[in-house]
Parts: sequence; structure tokens; C-alpha cells
Amino acid sequence: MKESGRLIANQEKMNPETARQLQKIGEAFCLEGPFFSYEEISQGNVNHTYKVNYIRDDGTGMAQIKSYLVQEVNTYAFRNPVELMENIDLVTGYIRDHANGLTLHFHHTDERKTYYVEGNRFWRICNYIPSVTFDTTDDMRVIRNTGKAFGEFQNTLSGFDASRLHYTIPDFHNTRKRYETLIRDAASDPCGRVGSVREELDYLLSVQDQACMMTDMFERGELPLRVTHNDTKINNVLFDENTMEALTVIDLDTVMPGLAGHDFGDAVRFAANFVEEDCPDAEKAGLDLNVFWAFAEGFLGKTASTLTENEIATLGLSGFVLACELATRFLDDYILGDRYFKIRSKDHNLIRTRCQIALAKDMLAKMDAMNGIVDACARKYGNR
Ligand code: GN1
Ligand code: MG
Repeated sequence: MKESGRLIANQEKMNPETARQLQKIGEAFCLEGPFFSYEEISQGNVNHTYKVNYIRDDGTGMAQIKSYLVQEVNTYAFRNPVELMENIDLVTGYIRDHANGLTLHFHHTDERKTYYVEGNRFWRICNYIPSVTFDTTDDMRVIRNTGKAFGEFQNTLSGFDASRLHYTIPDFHNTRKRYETLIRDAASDPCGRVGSVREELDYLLSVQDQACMMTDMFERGELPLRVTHNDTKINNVLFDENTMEALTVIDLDTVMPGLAGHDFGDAVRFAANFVEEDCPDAEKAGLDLNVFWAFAEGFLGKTASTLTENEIATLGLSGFVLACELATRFLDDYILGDRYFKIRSKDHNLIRTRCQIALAKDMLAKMDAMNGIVDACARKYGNR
């Protein structure tokens, strides 16, 4: 179907209440042209995102569609969204000044703010970049380019003074704290769900020290703080649909001081899993070494010469660390009654937990291979 046909078909599916709400937000940001339609973007487990379409005159009297992304920021997850937007303004400004290529552009309200607050709802609008994204892919070019994009992102921001950034979610990747929270909430068991998750809890506790390896090394002063993205899912990179080159990295909500291994590990646990992160058949989860290798090539190609020996030594285990850390978060949310992550079924957080645990187990079995690949890439790109 042609784009115009698709948009009209889509218009018929709209919820009138949501359409009115989005129109109102568009007015607050002074978007031009009559509102035409919206589409909900289901990706993302925390914020709500919509593509909104406006009708414009293309300058010759012909109508054309101009699209934007409207997001409602989840203020349960992000307790201080104004600081979050300050971070994003700083980081996107720095990227615009120091790198070629695209970055996100956020629109201003007539009060010159990049956000609009309505009661306890927090909204923002950014430019829509025509592109494709991937939740999974067999195309190793895409994986390698994802590694390059996140490596480049870290490199570009290496000159940025990290102390200017707010901690949008304090202790976001503090694995020890994530475990403490899980242990505390499992003890109070407010929804009576702990009895049914003993096996998952026991497994996570049995690997706690290994899972906290990066946090502990950092606490001992063995790893440097860098400016990191902290949510390096492959679908947070936009690709040019023809060339499959990465256009830009998106979802800058959690850009904060962090560890190189957080970005490497989170990307690996998402992209190199045989299945999606919430696959109900947990036994199908596991690490695809080809994907791991392609991502490592891309990422280390951009970063190997600047990473320390200790940082490189954490990369092989980092996927396991991030899989366990996220499993503690999903399980904790399940125990608390699903308050943080959007769920699409009653047991969604438990399904997610089981999938991350199965992946973590397979990663442990493949640890030597992963370390070998990291070593080879570090030597190839880092003149070691
Ligand atoms: C959340 O909403 P999304 O998909 O960008 C979460 C990440 C998790 C991810 C798991 C702020 O990211 O930390 O890894 O879900 N973001 C936040 O899918 O908690
Ligand atoms: Mg995110």
C-alpha cells in the first residue's frame, strides 16, 4: 500500500481521545499544519511513543505529510524528567558540535522548553527520522554497524565532562543495589508471588558475585567512568533502509556516567540472544556467537584503542552481568505487582525473567569463546 493509503487506513483505527490529546500536545509545541493522524509505536517498555502526522503545504500548494515523534515520559521510572531533558539537551548539543551526521532534535514550546507538563504527565516531541529499526536480525552487517554506532557514541562523548550530567535513575546499573532491592522486596512479598518464583530467585542469588563483578571492580577503582548510553538495545539504533548504515543512536534518557561494559553487555544480551528478550520458550534462549563476534568487531573497532586492559577484560562476562541484572529487575517488578515495566500479559515479567536466566546460563557455558573473541578484536583494533 502506498504511504498515503497506509496513513488513511491508520487514521480509521485511531482512538479519538488519544488523537485529541496528541493534538493538544502538538499545539503546545506549536506544530504547524492540521493534525492528520497518529500511530502508536509499541517498542519501548517504559515510555509511550506515538508517530504523529500533520498535513503541510509543500510550497507549491500540494499537500504533504510531516511527521514527528511524541513521547510521554514515564515519571514513575524517571522521577526527575526535567533533569532528564537537561541531560538530553546537553548531549545532543555536544554531538551536533563534535560529530558529523544526525542526532535527535527536540522541539520547543513557546516558553522555550523542550518539554510540556500537564498535571503529572510529561511530554516531549522530536523530529521523526525516516529509517528502519530491528528487534532481531540475521544480517551481520546490521549487527556490526550497531556495534560501531554505540562505540562511536561512546567515543564522541569521551570529551564531554560527565560531571555535568544528572543521574536520571540513580544506581541504574549498580548490580549490587539491584540485588539488594530484589532481596528486600522478596522478603516483604507484597503480592504473595514469591512462592512461585523460588527457582528463579535461587538461581539469581547463586550467581550474585559473578553478576556483580563490574560493580565491584568499579568500587575498587579498577574501572573508569565514561559517558555511556546505558540502554544499548539494537532497536535504539536507526538504520538507513537502503545502505543498512547506522544513522543515529536514539533513546538518550539513560545517558549517564557509566562503564563501557554496561553498553557492550546490554547490547549483547539483547542482540545476541537466539530469541527475543521475552520469549515464552525460555529453553530456546541462548547466545549466538556469530552475533557476538559481529557486535564485538563493530564496537571494538571504534573503542579498542581507548579502552583500558581492565575494561577489555570485563567485556566477555558483561553480557552475563547485564542479563542477570535485568533478570533481577524483571523479577523484582513481578514480585511488586508489575509497576515499572509495561506488561502485555499477566506473567510478562516472569516470562522475561526466565528468558534472561536461560540466556545467562548459556553465556556462562560460552564464556571462554566470548573472551577469545574479545581478545582477538582488541588485538586487531587496539594495537595490543
Ligand atoms: C527498558 O523502555 P526501553 O525498552 O527503552 C529499560 C531498560 C531495559 C529494557 C528491557 C529506563 O528500556 O533498562 O533494559 O526496558 N529502561 C529503563 O527491555 O528502565
Ligand atoms: Mg530505553
